[in-house]
Amino acid sequence: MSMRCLLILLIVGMLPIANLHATQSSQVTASHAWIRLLPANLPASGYVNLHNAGASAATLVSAHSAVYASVMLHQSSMDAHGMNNMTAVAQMSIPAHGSASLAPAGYHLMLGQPSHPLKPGDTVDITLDFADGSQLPVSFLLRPANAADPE
Ligand SMILES: [Cu+2]
Repeated sequence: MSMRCLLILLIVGMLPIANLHATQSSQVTASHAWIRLLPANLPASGYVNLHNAGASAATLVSAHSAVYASVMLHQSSMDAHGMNNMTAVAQMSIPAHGSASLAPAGYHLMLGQPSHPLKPGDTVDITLDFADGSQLPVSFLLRPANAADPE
C-alpha cells in the first residue's frame, strides 16, 4: 500500500471521530435575536431562533451576559383561568436537524440588572450555554416595549 493510500484511509477513518467531537454550540446557529425593553426597572425579555444542523439534539441550559447580571431561562404559559404565568426552566432542547425558538408567549431569556442604561437600537451580547459546556455568543438587538415580534 502506498503512503498516499494509507494517508487517505487514516483521514477517512478519523471523520466519524471528528463528528462525535462536534460541540453542541458548533451545530447551532442563532438568528433573529432581539430584546424587548420594558420601562423603569422591569426585566427585559430576550428572544432568538435557534437552528440545529447537527445529527444529535442540542440542549440549552443557561445563558450569561456581561451587561445583564441576571439572565434566566423562562417559559410563559397560560393557566386554566387565562392568566399568563412564567416559570424558570432548567433546559430547552433543539432537536437534531431542527429548530426551536425563544419567542413571545413561549421560552424567553429574562434579563435583569443591566450594568448601564440601555435604549432601543443598542445591541447586547449574550452567550448561550449548552449541556456539553460549549457556548454560543449571540448579539441581540434592543427593541422598544411596544415592538411586535418582527417575524
Ligand atoms: Cu420571564
